[in-house]
Amino acid sequence: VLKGVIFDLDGVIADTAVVHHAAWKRLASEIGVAFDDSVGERIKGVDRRGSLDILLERTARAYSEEEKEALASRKNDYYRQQIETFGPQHLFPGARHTIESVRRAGLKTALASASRNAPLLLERLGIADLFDYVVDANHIGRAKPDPEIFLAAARGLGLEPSECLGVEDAAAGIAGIHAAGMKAVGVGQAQALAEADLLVPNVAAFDIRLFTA
Ligand code: B16
Ligand code: MG
Repeated sequence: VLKGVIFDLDGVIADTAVVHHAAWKRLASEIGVAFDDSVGERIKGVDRRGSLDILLERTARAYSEEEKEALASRKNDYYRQQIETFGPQHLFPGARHTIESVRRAGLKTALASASRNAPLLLERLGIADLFDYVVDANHIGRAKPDPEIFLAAARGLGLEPSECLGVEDAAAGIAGIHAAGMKAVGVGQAQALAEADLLVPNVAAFDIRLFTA
């Protein structure tokens, strides 16, 4: 029986996937690394350092640890500049309603975000109170597609993984949800999310009654 829903943040609840994308693209262009849509899709949902490693696959130059740290933090500065200006208007249409519907149906809600900026973003969006439990990259060691973050979310809700459903916009996230033993709902374009158990075009189209009826 379904008792909880675990939501991803970037690209599901808020339109930040494009902000991450733009910040990486800017960094890539500054260091002369090609950045196309296939790279953009691969880094989606992947943590900061993992994203940088994917970006640097295309360069012959060897970067030291210190240089990599500096590049990752430069990208984060670009990202933060945008996020600081965010407010509830940056929620995807229907996001608040969808999460509230899940709660009204008597289910628990958790947030599982690979972003260390998730606490700031939740505060800016004004939705921190909609989640029974929040786990972000500040609390976990292994990034998506590892199941750790989703297992931690289920544990935080006091539920078994099999009692939870995960909602994700990235292939790495869908893989992590499945590895955790949960059903996965994909949000967005079908191609990258082929493994999802159910696909919806956006968070507004996610209807909990599809799972509880
Ligand atoms: P940060 P999610 C992920 O968040 C983003 O999808 C991904 O693009 C980003 O690289 C990652 O967070 C790390 O973010 O640099 O802010 O720690 O989709 O898991 O909510
Ligand atoms: Mg995401």
